[in-house]
Amino acid sequence: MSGYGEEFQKLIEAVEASRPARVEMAKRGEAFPALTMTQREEWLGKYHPDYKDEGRRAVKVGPNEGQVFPEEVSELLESKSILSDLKIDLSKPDYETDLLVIGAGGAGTAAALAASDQGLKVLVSTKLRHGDSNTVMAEGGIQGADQEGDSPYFHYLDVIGGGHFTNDPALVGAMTNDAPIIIDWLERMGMMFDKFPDGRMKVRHGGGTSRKRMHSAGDMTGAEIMRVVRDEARNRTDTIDILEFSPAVELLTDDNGDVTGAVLYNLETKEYYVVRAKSVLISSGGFGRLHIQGFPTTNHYGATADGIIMAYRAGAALQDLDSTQYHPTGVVYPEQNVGLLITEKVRGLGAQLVNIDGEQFCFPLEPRDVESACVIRECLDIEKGIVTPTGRPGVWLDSPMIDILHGEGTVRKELPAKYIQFKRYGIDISKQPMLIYPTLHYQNGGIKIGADAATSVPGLFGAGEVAGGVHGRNRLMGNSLLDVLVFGRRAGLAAAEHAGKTKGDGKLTLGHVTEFEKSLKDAGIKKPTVGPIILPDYTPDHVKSRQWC
Ligand code: MEZ
Repeated sequence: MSGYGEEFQKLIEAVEASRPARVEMAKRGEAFPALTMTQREEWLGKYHPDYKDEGRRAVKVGPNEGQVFPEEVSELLESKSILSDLKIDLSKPDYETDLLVIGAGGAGTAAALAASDQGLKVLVSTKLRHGDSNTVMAEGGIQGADQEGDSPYFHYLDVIGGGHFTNDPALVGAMTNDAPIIIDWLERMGMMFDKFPDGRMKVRHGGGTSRKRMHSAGDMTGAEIMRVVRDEARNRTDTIDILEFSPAVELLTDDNGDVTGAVLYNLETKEYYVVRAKSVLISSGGFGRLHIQGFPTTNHYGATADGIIMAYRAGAALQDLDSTQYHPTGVVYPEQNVGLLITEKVRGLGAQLVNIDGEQFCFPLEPRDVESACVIRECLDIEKGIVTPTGRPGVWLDSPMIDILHGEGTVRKELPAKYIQFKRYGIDISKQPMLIYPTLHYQNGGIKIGADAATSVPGLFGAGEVAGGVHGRNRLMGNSLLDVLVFGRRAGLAAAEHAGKTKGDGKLTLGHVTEFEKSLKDAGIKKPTVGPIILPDYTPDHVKSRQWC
């Protein structure tokens, strides 16, 4: 029994009818033509959610005052502290450490390892469990120019081109040059990369790559990376302590405004803890759970922009935070999976996007923003999308092409997680296409950092999705897993250097919060929301307003 009802089965016939000709074309090495640069610009402007005026406004306070961000982000940047109405005794810290890492996904864990290598005492605080993050959920791969015929030079050009030349060149240079070292580091820690029987790495194209350099571990690359870095960190009990279910809610500064610690909130006991640290790293991820422009998201539950809010109050400048990545292929059916990621690896393996008439309408591996614009255009403008029973638009991702092109069993071998995810609802993706539409996947911008992951505030470092500049206004697939490890490690090293030069015995204060909240009043913001929000609230209004006895 198929999970697609009769109506969808009928529509799938059009996909099946056009498939043999499309497969033949693919076997001849012929592809649907990519858009010209002029078309790209035009379609992005017309269809990509980032280019809409609605749902965006200028922020009224702080280092980026006057810059336009998504409404949800601006509101949180103008929020008041959770601690505003509380009395917290800062004179007797509960923890003292060399480096406090806020957020324990890929970046935070890599930083903890690098700092521990330098002999630092590291305290890692994380909102949920160690590893609950976008890193662990990443599917398709990690880029690294370590194969013959490739080099960091080509990787650099791809990243800059994918980012529409808006990236910070120093950050791109750092990331692409470190990439082969990172792949080697992961292998030495025991990561099980996909390989050919003779031991060579299997590498593939992602959208916007000029060389095959996507390394993978099935469609669970992030989980495999997190497995090895987390194991390594948890084995270092002499130098790395981990506090789970303990998100940071505010940074602490000394009289000079340097960051010197943070206040943590224990979600279980509801107690606050004061941490004094010589260096502080924010690696708490992005803003996917703010559902910018009303989109569903691929992101983990804790992706609520906390790190950005705290860093902004402490004076850290932001960059490109108005730029959001919508992954072209999010699930729209079945309803239980809405918003979940369907890895770009599916298209890397040859699956094509087709409309209700079974026609291919775009080159499958355009950079993500362009590919998303193509899907939105096809559904909303050309009106050749399919509509789900709950009214969601979508197009087909013709995954059965993969087994036809590469041999029976390839889908199950290369995409085991996706296969199971759909099989649970009666859909066999090696035989039936998937229904997709763009989903909010990544925060392109963030806290401004240098190549050593230092922010504009002394003592404060930023790494991973929380930081901006590396990818400019559009990230290419597989560069996020790379970014978290490159800048996580760089942050760990730079934080160690900073900690070595700092006594770290200054008075702990919330002076920057007092000042920031004064600026809210001065800007006429009378009833600021409270931030960070820590967890998203999905309680429907009719439930919230219900009286419980
Ligand atoms: O880098 C990513 O976002 C990624 C690997 C996603 C995917 O499509 O699998």
